[in-house]
Amino acid sequence: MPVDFSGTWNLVSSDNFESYMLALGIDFATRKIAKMLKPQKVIEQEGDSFSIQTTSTFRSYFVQFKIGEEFEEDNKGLDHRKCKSVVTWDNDKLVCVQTGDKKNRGWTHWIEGDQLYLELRCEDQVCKQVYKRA
Ligand code: VLP
Repeated sequence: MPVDFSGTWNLVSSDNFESYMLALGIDFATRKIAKMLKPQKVIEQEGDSFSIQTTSTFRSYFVQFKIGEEFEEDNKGLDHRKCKSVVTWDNDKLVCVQTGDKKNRGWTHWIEGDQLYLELRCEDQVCKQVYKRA
């Protein structure tokens, strides 16, 4: 059975998010607000098609993609920097490479037990987040 990321997930922990935001060039005031947030992710997975809605009281972000198909990502409401993104499987992990102005930008999602993990990468910074099923 392939892994199914579908569901509603609530943030329970976030490590090094501040440095990740700094690497993305997020300004001080925005970082102070953003680090207090407890975003919720709603993921829909149908075959190789995904949508990920990340919602918070401050900003929200929506992305949809098909595995292996490059798409233009606008990062609206985040750092607003456009990039070319592609998501592939690495065994049961979802790996996104975001090619643009920032080196080494991307993220990885995986599931362990009833927890969703997210590693966010930008330049030399890695943020690790854990989400629990709502
Ligand atoms: C910007 C950096 C906080 C901080 C300011 C706004 C959206 C994988 C992937 C799917 C992400 C999330 C990236 C978060 C970057 C914050 C607003 C927080 C809520 O998720 O699930 O897009 O890349």
